[in-house]
Amino acid sequence: MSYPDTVGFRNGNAGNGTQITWTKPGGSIGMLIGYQTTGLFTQAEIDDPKVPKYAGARPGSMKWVDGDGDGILEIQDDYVVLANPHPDLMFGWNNTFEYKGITLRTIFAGQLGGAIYDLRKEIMYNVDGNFNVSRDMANRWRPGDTDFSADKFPTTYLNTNRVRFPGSNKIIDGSYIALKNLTLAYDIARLLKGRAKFAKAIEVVGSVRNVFYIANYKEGNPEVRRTNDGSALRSVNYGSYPTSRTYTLGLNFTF
Ligand SMILES: [Ca+2]
Repeated sequence: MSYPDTVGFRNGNAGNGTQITWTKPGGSIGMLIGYQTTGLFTQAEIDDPKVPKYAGARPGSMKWVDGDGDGILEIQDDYVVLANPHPDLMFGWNNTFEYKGITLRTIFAGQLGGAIYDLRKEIMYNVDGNFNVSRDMANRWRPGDTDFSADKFPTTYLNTNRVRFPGSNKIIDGSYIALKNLTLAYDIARLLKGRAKFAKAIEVVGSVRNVFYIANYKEGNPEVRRTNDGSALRSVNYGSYPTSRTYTLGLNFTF
């Protein structure tokens, strides 16, 4: 399962000469790969020669699964298949409610499963340069902290060479449900009581697109797709422009 395996092909340049996805015979297209983070090193683990690590590791440094089992943590050699970007289920649900000339239409859509790779974090979680970073960095590990979990951001020391590569700390479940469209219409011809003989119905229509999303993924639209890289590289967010909410008001005549 580890990176030196040359079966299949990899796709999606992560900017560091490594790829984000791996397509192999017998598996799904474009499986997300990278190192599997297991938290941060404690002092006891640094002192224990049996714990796999890399040169320069210190308490608070990121650790991951020794994917090739050679006793040394190395970025590419330890890559494993991390997640499937393809959803288990995609669904839609349309409804039309009508009552005394009032029409309410809803279009829900969503998916269950399907991982998102947040490629932006390779840049926004890199604190070794002179550029803007995520506000998560304010809660990074510092000497004295007792949280060594995988949710804690590591110490900045020697951070760049680890953060700027594909890893499980940038993968989020892509399940979501969205109200894609909400339309409310009213037939004002009813109020005119037959005086508007030129039209059978005059609907005043107001609608909102992309009303809300309920999703685990908070950093953007959960429908993200990195384009122009083909189907072997889907569900990758590299700073996609957010979906806009659109309000529409109109008149709909039926003659
Ligand atoms: Ca290794």
